[in-house]
Amino acid sequence: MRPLRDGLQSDVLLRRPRVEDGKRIWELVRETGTLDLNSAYSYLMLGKYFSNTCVVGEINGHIDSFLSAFLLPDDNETIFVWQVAVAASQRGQGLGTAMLRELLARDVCQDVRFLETTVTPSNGPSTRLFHGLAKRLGTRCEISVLFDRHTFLDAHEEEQLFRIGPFKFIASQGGYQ
Ligand code: 9YT
Repeated sequence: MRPLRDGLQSDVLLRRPRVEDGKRIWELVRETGTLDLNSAYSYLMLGKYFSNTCVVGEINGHIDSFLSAFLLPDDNETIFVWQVAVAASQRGQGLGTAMLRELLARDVCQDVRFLETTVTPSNGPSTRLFHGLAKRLGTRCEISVLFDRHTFLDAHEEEQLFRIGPFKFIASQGGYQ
């Protein structure tokens, strides 16, 4: 397999999720063991109504990575990345970065200047992914607490808000400037 940008294998297809992908996405999120597993219905909804801002990575017809995101309802300059899941067997080849890049390069993100996400302190891969993105974009990553642990009914780590920006992502110029 030929390595692409960021070490990604050339046979990974990055595309918008469809409703029929919901089952596999639910399973993939469950397999991570670190993400909050949402209802099966929520993953169907993402495929049905939010596919323009979500990404799946498929290898030989099998979905091994998933990213969900949405534009903030009153602010099309800010994209909120909800979940990033990469199957254990596919980690370390830059799939997270590739999915972020695929998302930011879409027309729907043409006005985006800030990316927000939340990460729990124990989620090392996501922490590294978003610090790496800020570095590639040559911009700041501000961290604060969005949901402290008392916000949750059950035991749950705090969710730290990463706010990355400002930036302008121009795919035709390699994406990062
Ligand atoms: C970037 C990312 O995957 N954040 C996870 C947020 C939250 N803990 C969830 O939905 O799993």
